Amino acid sequence: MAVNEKVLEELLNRYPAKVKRNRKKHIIIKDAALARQEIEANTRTIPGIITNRGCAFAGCKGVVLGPLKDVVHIVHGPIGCAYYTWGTRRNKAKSEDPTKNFINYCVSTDMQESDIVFGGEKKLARMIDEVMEIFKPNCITISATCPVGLIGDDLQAVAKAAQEKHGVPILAFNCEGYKGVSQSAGHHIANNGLMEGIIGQGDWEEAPGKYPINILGEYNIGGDSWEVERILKEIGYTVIAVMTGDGSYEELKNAHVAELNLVQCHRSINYIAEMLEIKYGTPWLKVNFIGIQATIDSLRNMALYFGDPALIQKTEEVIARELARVEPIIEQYKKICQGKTAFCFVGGSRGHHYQGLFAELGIETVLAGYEFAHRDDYEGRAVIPEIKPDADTKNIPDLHVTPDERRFRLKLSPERMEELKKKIPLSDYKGMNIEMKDGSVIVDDLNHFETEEFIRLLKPDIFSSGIKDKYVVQKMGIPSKQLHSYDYSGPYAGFNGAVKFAEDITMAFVSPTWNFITPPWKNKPLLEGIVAEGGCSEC
Ligand code: CFM
Repeated sequence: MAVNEKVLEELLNRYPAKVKRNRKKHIIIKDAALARQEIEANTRTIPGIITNRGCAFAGCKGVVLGPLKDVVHIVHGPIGCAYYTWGTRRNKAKSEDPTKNFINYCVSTDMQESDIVFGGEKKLARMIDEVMEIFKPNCITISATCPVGLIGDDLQAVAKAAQEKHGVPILAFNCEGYKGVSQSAGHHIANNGLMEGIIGQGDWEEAPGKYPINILGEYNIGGDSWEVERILKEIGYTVIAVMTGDGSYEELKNAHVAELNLVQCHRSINYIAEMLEIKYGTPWLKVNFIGIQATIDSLRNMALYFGDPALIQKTEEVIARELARVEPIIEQYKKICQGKTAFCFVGGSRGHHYQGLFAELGIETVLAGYEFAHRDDYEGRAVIPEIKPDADTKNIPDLHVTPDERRFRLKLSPERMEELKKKIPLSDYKGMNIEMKDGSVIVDDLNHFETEEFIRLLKPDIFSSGIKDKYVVQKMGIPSKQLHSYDYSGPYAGFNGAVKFAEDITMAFVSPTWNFITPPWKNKPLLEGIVAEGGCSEC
């Protein structure tokens, strides 16, 4: 059954009127005939609704800072926030120097009741001394969890004093969980801190090789960035820094020498991309290395940016060779996947990125959305001037950077920039909605009630989301592929990743497991009813 406006209305009627009014603005049925379809995003989840979202601390420490491997990341707060975010995100890292890879450690001040009552600053200062003594890292970050903000510990002052004492950068992040409506706020806080405290601190004035680039918004989940780097290095690019997958303080501090910044995940890192353009004159290019065609398009766009015929030729050679290798394999899997449908609901960019890869396997995405993206990730950056800041977004200050007097250099003439902008997504992102088919459903901050309802209505063949909703849906007889953790598989990026993804998805379809499960709607009559408004004094 397709979802039309009437069906959607019936679904929403199950909510109390106020909730219905709210949720209605977060769901659209794609209709290209309409001049515009606005979606509400990046607003508070209604209390009581089971959302998949995380908190600002998760976005700052967990997502953006955490993958920096030669940095010790201190979590200042009670132990729970540190322990339960320890080792769950699959941002892989390897290091030439094993004494400078701290990715596996969980470092926390473990605040106790007395610290909450009398303050935790002294304990934090002692912890920094201890970290320096044991690990001798090149850099330390401190991330605040909720209670720290509530009791008012001055992290910045502790970090400043410790930096003077130890002579290494010590960066403090006021990313208390409540700082925003989701982890998105934490991305912004982390972007600001990295820009202020690390990027540009290195002394390189020139790149050490040809076609120097940074890869932004790539976190090496399941080894994705290793596959992307394999391809890029083979073509001849010099990768200066990856932000932040398998990344390091040592690389990041010299990121200013790149000639182009690639943006994979727009949501989590567009702030740094923009600031690098203002400060150093380096444009950014929206890329997508998920899916074969998207990877090819990204590689061609990069080559066009540099405009060197030798680079363009080498790009085509690598594409041809990789295609010849992977296409026959994909074709085999496609025979099984063809004609199926998918849900694709992930955090802030994968809901978009994986649709092309599904399509290459003959799978149509019938519902997609993001947990915490902003309107520009749905509707494109052209809507940014229209987005009105509210109390929550004002909570995170924009960092105002200015051109670096010594290092700012336009990488392209304004004319060439304009010419290229017509051909490639240079310093622009058109969002997800434009690529979705008419009739498909787009949902922002999908909750568990809506998940079950849309599953019942659309009966997708595969459900791709995360750990929080995976098992409910599998118990309905529908295979699930987590697109956050990849269910401990991967990489899924680039050419090799597409093959791995095709293999895993096919395996999910052919598994006999699903024959042993009877979905609840198969033989149980479902009771239908509506929640009447008003109610008596007891409800
Ligand atoms: Fe960007 Fe990410 Fe994503 Fe994200 Fe995340 Fe993630 Fe994600 Mo989970 S940075 S927005 S905050 S691509 S951890 S690696 S998978 S929700 S869609």
